[in-house]
Amino acid sequence: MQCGMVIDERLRVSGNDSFPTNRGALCVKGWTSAELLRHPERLLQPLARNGRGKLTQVSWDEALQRIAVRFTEVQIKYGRDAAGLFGSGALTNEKTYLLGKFARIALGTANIDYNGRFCMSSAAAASNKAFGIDRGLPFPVEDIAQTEVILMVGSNSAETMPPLMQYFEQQRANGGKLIVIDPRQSATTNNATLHLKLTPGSDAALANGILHILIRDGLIDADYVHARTSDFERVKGLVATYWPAQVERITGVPEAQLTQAAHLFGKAKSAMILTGRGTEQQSQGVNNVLSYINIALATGRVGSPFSGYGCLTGQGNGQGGREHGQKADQLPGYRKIDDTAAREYIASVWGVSESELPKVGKSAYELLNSLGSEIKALLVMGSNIVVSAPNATHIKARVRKLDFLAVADFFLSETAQLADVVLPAAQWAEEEGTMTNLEGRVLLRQRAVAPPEGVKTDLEILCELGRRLGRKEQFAYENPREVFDELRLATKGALADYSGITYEKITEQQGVFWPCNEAQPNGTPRLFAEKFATPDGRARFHAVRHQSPAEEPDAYYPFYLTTGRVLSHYQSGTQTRRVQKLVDMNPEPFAEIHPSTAKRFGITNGAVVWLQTRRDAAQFKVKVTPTIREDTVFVPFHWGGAQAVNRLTNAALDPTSRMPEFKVCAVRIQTNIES
Ligand SMILES: Nc1nc2c(c(=O)[nH]1)N[C@H]1C(S)=C(S)[C@@H](COP(=O)(O)OP(=O)(O)OC[C@H]3O[C@@H](n4cnc5c(=O)[nH]c(N)nc54)[C@H](O)[C@@H]3O)O[C@H]1N2
Ligand SMILES: Nc1nc2c(c(=O)[nH]1)N[C@H]1C(S)=C(S)[C@@H](COP(=O)(O)OP(=O)(O)OC[C@H]3O[C@@H](n4cnc5c(=O)[nH]c(N)nc54)[C@H](O)[C@@H]3O)O[C@H]1N2
Ligand SMILES: [Mo]
Repeated sequence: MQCGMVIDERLRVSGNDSFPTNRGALCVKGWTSAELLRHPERLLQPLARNGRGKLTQVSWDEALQRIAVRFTEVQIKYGRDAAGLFGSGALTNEKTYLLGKFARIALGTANIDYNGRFCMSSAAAASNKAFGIDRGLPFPVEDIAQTEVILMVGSNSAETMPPLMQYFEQQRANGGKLIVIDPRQSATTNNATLHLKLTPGSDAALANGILHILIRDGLIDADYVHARTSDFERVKGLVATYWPAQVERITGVPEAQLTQAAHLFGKAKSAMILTGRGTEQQSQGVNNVLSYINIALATGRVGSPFSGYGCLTGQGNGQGGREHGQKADQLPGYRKIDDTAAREYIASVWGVSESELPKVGKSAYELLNSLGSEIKALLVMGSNIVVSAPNATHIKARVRKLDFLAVADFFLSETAQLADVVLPAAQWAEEEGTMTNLEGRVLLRQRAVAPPEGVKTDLEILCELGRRLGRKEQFAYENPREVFDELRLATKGALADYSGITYEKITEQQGVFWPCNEAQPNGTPRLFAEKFATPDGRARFHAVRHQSPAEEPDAYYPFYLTTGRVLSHYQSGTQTRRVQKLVDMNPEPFAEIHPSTAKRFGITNGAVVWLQTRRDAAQFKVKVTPTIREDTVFVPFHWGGAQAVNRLTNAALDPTSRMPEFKVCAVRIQTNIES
């Protein structure tokens, strides 16, 4: 989430009542966030390995010089693309923009990608295919309150986006209905009219089954389909074969519930579909999302009032982070790096020739998987890869094979502990910058306090490194605003057009929705009312077949393992595992197991079991709960080392988005481990 917060000079935090997205509400992580600004473990000086391999304090000059020299050496020896960069949806727009520019012209490497690839990349790819553009929500969050029926897929927003729940509560108070599709019962499903507790990995079959019933029962908006879409007939032909009884067998969702969901959705005056990571973080993630978008299109929802399809983007700048060029195939504003006109334009903004710009690089997992082989030096900014990447034991071994690793962070994260140089970065309240929230609304975060002495901002770090690598002119910014002004120019005329946005306008309007340019000087809160961003202006249906996840339970690994989040912790836990109040709420990870499954193994609540997959094994305390399916185990991913569930997860990638399959793999439960 991206909440409006107020922080005073004594570092007391409160919600911003007049801020339109969270309207004063904050979750427990927001309330406690200021503790991290003056935390005793905060990094306050650069660290570098000494002769005995120990991380010790060094000056900024030495740390930066070491990075510049080592990257240069590696590139001379192995070629430009041997340098890698790993960015983050936690970074401001200015930082993501500058990190992309740094990769392409200071290092000249193709290999830059970021943790958003592990986040919403499947939803982004599906939206691009169907609508020609990807903006998480193509409408303001307030619309949620006015919608008659919401179909929420694979999102536990009651725990992951608490400040958003006020809109769902209003929707319910207005008589609206909520259908949730999730293999687990959760704080979110507890408020639902209907909960479809599907088998992990069966979303496309479920969606095709619902569309089958909508067509069979005459609940399609034929005029809309005719006027605004293409390729419906192919989808109609395909879903005709998804008989409800067969869909019940694949998904475990009773036919009566499928019909109920289809009828609720199809008959409502307004209806929207929202997806979260549950359906997206799969090797079929793009197809899963497309199969739900088909439902939204067939019923004429997309672009209609209080209706449509949206992706509930997660990280602080999950939206802006995916727009401005820290992705392997992308230049600022959603421009494509293999588009000649885009290359020429951006090269002119950056003052280089088009031929100097690298080509498409490796996607996040592929980049991490080539550490030590093709990629020899890596700079990580805003991610804790050895905890959050799939198949983490393998990735950690890869990180150890690097010639050189540099990490910029606030704390000595599990990844920073492996680094050759660690740079202490400024935190959110200590620097100015813009973030784009899940609605595509660009927000300005003001600097509230000065960073502690010895700490630099990520922008300062990139500028100093850029200059040391010989790009003095291109990295001569005085402040974040100058970077933003260049970003505005770089995105002019692009899909994510920020050219008309200024810091002043953001403050005046409480945020500006992109695209914002001469034609739309006040921004664009709602997309798709008249046309889509495809060449012919029509939305596209996609005939997607259900395909099994890369791993399905078998005799040796008989259960599904799925992973996700809890309310009290954030992501890889670097920050929240350092706040006592949050640690008290959840001191360690746990494995949710159904009572009848627990009984089969003779395990009770609190017992410790080994979970073993084809990649690795790890021990977890058991939480026996009827909220999980009998065939499924759930573990949250916020802990590192031996407690990291990503040691077990499968890195099977979606062919289009390159999203790993965090949400489904096959697992074995053992009360003691065999050798
Ligand atoms: N407390 C907290 N809040 C957060 C974060 C955090 O770490 N902690 N992270 C932020 C970020 S970056 C993100 S991306 C968001 C993520 O927000 P969510 O998408 O809500 O989070 P998850 O818990 O990863 O997954 C959601 C649900 O997917 C379900 N699921 C698992 N397998 C399947 C499946 O096959 N199909 C379907 N339909 N559902 C399935 C899980 O049971 C889970 O309840 O949260 C943001 N907010
Ligand atoms: N098993 C499993 N794994 C998952 C997921 C899942 O559902 N299941 N979800 C995936 C998703 S959706 C996501 S988004 C990723 C997130 O996982 P990560 O990419 O690891 O993200 P964070 O934990 O937020 O890591 C951010 C790190 O950068 C630091 N940091 C934060 N902000 C800044 C900044 O502005 N500058 C600098 N220099 N450092 C900063 C923090 O202190 C922290 O150490 O995890 C993915 N991994
Ligand atoms: Mo995420």
